[in-house]
Amino acid sequence: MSTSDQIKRVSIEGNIAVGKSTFARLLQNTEQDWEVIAEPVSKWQNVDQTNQQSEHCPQPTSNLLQMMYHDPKRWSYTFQTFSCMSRMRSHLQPLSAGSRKSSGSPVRVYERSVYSDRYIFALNMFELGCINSTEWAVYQDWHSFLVEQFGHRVQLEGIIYLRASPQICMERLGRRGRVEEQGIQLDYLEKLHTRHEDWLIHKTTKVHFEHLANVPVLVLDAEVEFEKDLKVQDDLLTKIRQFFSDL
Ligand code: DCM
Ligand code: MG
Repeated sequence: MSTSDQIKRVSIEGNIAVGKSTFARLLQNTEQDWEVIAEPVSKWQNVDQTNQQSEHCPQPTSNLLQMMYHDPKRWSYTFQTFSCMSRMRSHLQPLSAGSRKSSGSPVRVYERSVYSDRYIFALNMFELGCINSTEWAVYQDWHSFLVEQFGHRVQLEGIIYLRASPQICMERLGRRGRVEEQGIQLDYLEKLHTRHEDWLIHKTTKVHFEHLANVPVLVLDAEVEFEKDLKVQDDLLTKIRQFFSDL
């Protein structure tokens, strides 16, 4: 078996601003064998336009995250296409030298996945009427095709669900102050929360990939502020170690 077959792939899922990036950093700093792949948000905020030599694009980059929140009906499909494509690319990145040499059991941890892109965000935008039925059919068609083509390279062995109430996420969203997100209402976070619960707790979301239906899910309480609390961090890491070793 090659190292890329032995590697375990796990995603961190959870609502906007729940603390995924903070949690991912904690994992990254804990074990050499754990490699974190951050969500490529800055790519969505800076879509490169420099290869178009035309007077129609005076800016070198455009902020698709901003465009999506500003005019969701116009831009949700484009945003969901680009964010999922950029994520596929990061899922497929070759292993770092450290993980290739690892003699233990390397774990690759993704901040979200191509599955939450579809079953949380794109589906939600479709349900809200911001992605129309033709766009939704097109999205699902290429999404299924790519996931099937890439096979085990984009499959997950486990999912960590950071769970907190929408109210807590709203508070953290305000505190982190990402400008594009300042118009987000509690109601939107409530919808996303319900989607996470349906997918990962109640398992009522219809998924289209056999392996995904059976992936083990570790649910972690993210209501507590773990960033500065070493005791809480320790407890979380114990659960994570156990979860990884059972995969
Ligand atoms: N996002 C989205 N659709 C996706 C993935 C992400 O609308 N498929 C948005 C939600 C957040 C931002 O991107 O505004 C990611 O931030 P966070 O990682 O804190 O959720
Ligand atoms: Mg984040």
